[in-house]
Amino acid sequence: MSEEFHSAIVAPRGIWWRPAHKQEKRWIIISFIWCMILFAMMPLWHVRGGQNPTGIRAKVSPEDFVARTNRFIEEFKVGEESGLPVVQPPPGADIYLLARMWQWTPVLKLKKDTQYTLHLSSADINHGFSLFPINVNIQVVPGYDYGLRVTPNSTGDFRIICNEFCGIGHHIMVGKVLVEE
Ligand SMILES: [Cu+2]
Repeated sequence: MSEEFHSAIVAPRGIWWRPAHKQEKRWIIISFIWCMILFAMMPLWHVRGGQNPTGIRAKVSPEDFVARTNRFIEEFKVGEESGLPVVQPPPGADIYLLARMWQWTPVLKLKKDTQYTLHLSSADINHGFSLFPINVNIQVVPGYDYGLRVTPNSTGDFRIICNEFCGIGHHIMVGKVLVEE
């Protein structure tokens, strides 16, 4: 077999021992600097951009979380909307939002400029909490309680969209948050 023949079975002769071309070195340096900038952006954006929300993390069994959500609904329920309970918690309250195939329970009625601790968890599989039309995204994982301190800063009628594919009803998994003055 000739030296020139290349295939997946016969590897071509390497050139790793030859020095890299000037242009190649230049691009390696540029890429490295860019990597370092992006790397520095992660902690910087955590502080400056208000992203990567910090909060309380705790383990919770799905059954316990469902029980907590039901207790919360019972305590502060003010109505019903297309079969889902509408809940209006007092300022500063711990509020519970349960994700399950394929709904968000309950509908939350909140007050503007009031702080709450929002607890998020799932009763079955991974879901994604995405508040529309605002850019808020967080993973909702069964077995974990994500407690986020939230203060709604605008009034309106918001939708919670699931952004983690969770099966056949994924696209109908839409929840609701109402923020009033
Ligand atoms: Cu989902």
